[in-house]
Amino acid sequence: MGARNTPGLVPGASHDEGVDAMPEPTRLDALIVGAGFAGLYMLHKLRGTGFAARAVEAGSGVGGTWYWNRYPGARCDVESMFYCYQFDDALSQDWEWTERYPAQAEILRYAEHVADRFELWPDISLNTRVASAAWDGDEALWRVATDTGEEFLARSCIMATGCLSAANRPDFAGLDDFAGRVFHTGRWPHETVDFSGRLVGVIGTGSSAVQAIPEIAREAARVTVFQRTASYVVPANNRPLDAAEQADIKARYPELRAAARKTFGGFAVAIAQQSALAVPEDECRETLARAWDHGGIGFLNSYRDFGFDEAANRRAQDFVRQKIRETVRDPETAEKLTPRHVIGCKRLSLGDDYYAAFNRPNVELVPLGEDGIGRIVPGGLTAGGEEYRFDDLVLATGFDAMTGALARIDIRGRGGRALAEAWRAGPRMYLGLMSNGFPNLFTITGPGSPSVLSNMMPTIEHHVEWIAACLEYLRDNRIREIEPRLEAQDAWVEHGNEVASKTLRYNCSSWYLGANVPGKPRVFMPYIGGMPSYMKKCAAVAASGYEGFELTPG
Ligand code: NA7
Repeated sequence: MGARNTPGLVPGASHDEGVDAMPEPTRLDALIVGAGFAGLYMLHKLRGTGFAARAVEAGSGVGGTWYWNRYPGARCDVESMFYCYQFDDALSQDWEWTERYPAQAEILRYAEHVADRFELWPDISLNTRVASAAWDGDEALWRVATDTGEEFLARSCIMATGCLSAANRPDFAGLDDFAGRVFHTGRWPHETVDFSGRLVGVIGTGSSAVQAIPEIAREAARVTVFQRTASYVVPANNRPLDAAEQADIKARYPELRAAARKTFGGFAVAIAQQSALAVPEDECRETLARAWDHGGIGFLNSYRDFGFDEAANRRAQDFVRQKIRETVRDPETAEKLTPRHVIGCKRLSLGDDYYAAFNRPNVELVPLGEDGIGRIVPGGLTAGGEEYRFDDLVLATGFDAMTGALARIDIRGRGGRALAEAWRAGPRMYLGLMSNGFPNLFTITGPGSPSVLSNMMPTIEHHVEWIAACLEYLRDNRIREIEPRLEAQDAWVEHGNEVASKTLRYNCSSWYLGANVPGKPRVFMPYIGGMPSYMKKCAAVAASGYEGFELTPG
């Protein structure tokens, strides 16, 4: 791994040598917030086009999501061969993945390799959290302050802060009184956590818990799982990747990636054109059985209408319910693990041994009643009038998705207006890239873009390339400010809501809608119109000289 720089040692920045003097802010063309996959590529891209850019990263290393989510069993639900950058052929060909789905440690190694390979480290300030960013209209630049005292003056500010990066830590009564160790899956320690012989309580049964519970259960004396909503889990069918398979995919990358770009989510998974209701039930079950055995999120692409038609969706629900009954030996536990909601409404979880983990004598399931968790007590927690005892508590309670990381920075745009205020009723962005009132502030995979509903890697690359081209256009045409027009933004938000309201994802309590965080406005945040039409729209806007944006020369 390459050398990590010390915050403040910015090449070319002017520093006062005096003991008491404050260093001068560093002047940049672009400040990038975050050094996950979005921030790393943004930095590489901007440096390549001659901009002075720097990334600021809160963690002590790069990798973003994959830096923080180190919980046992953490693994991506997109296949390795397609969960990687496409912008550099040599990188695509050189990097070797070891399994069908990449584990957290391997993805992190990949991120570090990218930072080494493209010599990004000197332009990343690690261990540095951006505290505030304020637009200075007179100078037309962003004044950015960090928690280390390092300051920046940047013509553009690019938020590469991630969609699932701000941990959701519910305000459980008594949490501070808990006597044992408390872990959040999204903020897992770097050191190995030893659960052997321990009684462990896990709150949450989303994707993180689905991966962590079987692993923790292998080690712990007992695991008590507190479930608010049962989850649909389909097999990943993870396995080692053999060299021949990998070589074959690499040889066909151009055609496979081009085909993926034509699909709704940019995944290398075909979406069937047939309705689930157009075939007899037996045939539907056989198709789903094949998809189940194959493994992966493509399960819900077996028919075209699982996301739109409740009757079609029920066929997939029933299939998974039957699988739960076949897998879980105790019928009462199977019943409690059985979800009742629309499948795919919340994000589908992947896991090879989640339901089977409940056959272990040391795993206990506690469905929470309407009152949820009562309170945390020193030796465990109370719920539904019962007390449950454990030594360690794992919060697998997810994220303040899509807006959480932005909300934790004091962002002030034109006239000092806070982003928090502008987004009080929910995020408002044009194309998920920029927000009215916040000139020259870009967001990679922001609310209003396909982001979490698509394969994040190509989606990130698409935004990075759009933003880089936009900054070049501004430079070449001597434009000092770009900002979306309110009408264009309103129309895009309205369009996003309209498209979402036609899907079955619109009506359940998912993090897509902010429903997992108390008090968060209920707005469907990602754009669900599909990658092809979204990319077409972004390209048309750029080609027209940034239609829908106000450009101020200077
Ligand atoms: P998720 O999918 O948001 O899951 C969080 C889980 O925690 C879920 O089961 C929640 O129940 C539960 N939860 C959240 N708050 C509470 C409270 N207050 N009380 C009890 N239970 C609670 O997060 P993950 O980290 O698992 O996965 C996030 C994404 O990462 C995932 O979709 C993949 O894209 C990767 P609920 O369902 O809200 O009733």
